[in-house]
Amino acid sequence: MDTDKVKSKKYMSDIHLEDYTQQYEEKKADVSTMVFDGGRKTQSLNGQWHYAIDQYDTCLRQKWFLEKYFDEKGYSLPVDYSFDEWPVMQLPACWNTVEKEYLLYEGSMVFTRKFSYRKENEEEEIVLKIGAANYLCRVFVNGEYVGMHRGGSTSAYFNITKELKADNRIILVVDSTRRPEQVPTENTDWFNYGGIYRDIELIRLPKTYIKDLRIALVPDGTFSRIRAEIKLSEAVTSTALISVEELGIHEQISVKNGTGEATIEAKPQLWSPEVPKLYEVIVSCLNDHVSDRVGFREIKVENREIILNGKPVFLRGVSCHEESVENGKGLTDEERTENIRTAKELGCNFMRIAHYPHSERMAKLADELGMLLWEEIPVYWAIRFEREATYEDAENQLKELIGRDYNRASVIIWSVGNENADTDDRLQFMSRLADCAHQEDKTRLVSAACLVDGEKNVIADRLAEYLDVIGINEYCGWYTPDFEKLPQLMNNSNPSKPVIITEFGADALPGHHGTITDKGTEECQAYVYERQIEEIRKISYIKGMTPWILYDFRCPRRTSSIQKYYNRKGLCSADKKYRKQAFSVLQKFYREKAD
Ligand code: GCB
Repeated sequence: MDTDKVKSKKYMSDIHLEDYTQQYEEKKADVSTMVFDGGRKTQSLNGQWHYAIDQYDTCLRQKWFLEKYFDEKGYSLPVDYSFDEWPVMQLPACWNTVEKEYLLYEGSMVFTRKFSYRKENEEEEIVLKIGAANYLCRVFVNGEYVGMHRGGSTSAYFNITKELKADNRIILVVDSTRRPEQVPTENTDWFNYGGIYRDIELIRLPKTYIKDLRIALVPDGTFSRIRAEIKLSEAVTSTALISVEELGIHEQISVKNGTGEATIEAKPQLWSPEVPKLYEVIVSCLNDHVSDRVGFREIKVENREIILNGKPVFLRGVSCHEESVENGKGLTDEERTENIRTAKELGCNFMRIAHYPHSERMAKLADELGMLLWEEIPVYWAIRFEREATYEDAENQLKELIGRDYNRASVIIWSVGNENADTDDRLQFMSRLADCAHQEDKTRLVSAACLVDGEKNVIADRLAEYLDVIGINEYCGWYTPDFEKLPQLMNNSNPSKPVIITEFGADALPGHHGTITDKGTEECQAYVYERQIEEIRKISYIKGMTPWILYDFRCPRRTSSIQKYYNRKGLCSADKKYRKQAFSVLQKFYREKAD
């Protein structure tokens, strides 16, 4: 066979290759490729990217990234793309909110841009960080496949030092397709935004760098010791220096085989929602320097109490999605700040940021502004609990989240999932996740939003044994119309741990009025809040609540005339401007609780 024939055969076989994704499954960016990025030198790749909708995944099937414009004899070849003439999108963004016609698009989109890179140091390493791309993201630099990341809400880190040149072409193929084996699975109660919706940047690193830095108050009740753990990118022996100037800390940490730890005597002012004190921490090792602003606090459970800095606390919370009508999940810092401020106006000291990791900026702002957080991974409803690869995906998302926010004082609870039926496979899957969270982090509580046993009307979930705090979603007054079920549920139950009512609520179209029995009216929603509060206040084991939800949010499953593709359980409208009647009902209760 002459070479031309071989080539044309190859061309055809590429088109027909049905398991074409196989070759792009390797080189996974996951928790093991993460890099501590606080205080680092970066080059932003945000801005104008060319893009094309690639419904049939032709970029991957036909390897557009090779940019083969000519054959060996110099004849020009037909191609199905023109990267630099494609339209332009300002990234980060969710494509659904960029153009009206893209609102419901789920599938692949190809993004590309050129950028130049100037080496600052012969030995430097360059890591590409993609803040978030939903759900799969495949990266190509200068014609080379660099790797892929799975999971739509955590960051991906790719070392691209070898592929980089002075002038570069980068291609990112993002696939937002919902699939049954993913985390979350196909069916959820929120909108599946696609795109690269958090910052894209290059991180400059020295040859051997600080890969991980974890700092926290030792949770021994004395508030007098800080523990620091560092991990280097290579298994070298060295000495690191940690400084917290304001506390007079300048300590050496001896590093062996690339890891080091130290417990340092200190009396920091404790971080709390009322006094969100943060300290500048600087760590140096070899030629590397990183920094972080860190608060020190202690959270624990004693019997049925949640104890913050030695004192029992009631978590006056609200649930919140990461969304705005204008920007989808690609919130601006102003929008995040507004969310925290609205929760504060409501009287909250706690937010459940559901149902997946929100941006790291959210936890940083909560640290600054003083808001406790519950963070969650999208093990939501009917995940493929029996599938090991699905477990690995979920565990990786959990570890990426914990690694990212370990130093955030605001984060007090890791949630390993939401509303999953109590089957054997699920128990196995989620208890492993809870164990994993405990192992990764001894300074926080682990929970999950569980279902109640509807038949016996009792708080009973086998997962509770593995949790520090039991989260309960109950919709008395809404999905369970009979309110009497609520006092019965509370009285039938005698949990050995503190309980947070992680969800209750009712839909109300903003400005729609009627009687308390007219579903979808503000009066009906406000009544549900009144009755819920009346019962919750009587029960001593309830140590917090995060009603569903702060704002109305987009939801493809919600098609009634009240809903119009929105879940209307918000206390505020989706544009965040209008407060429904239930807002002041909850506000009144929280003001009373705060006194
Ligand atoms: C739930 C889910 C939440 C839904 C909510 C609802 O139990 O956890 O994701 O949006 O109910 O409105 O039905």
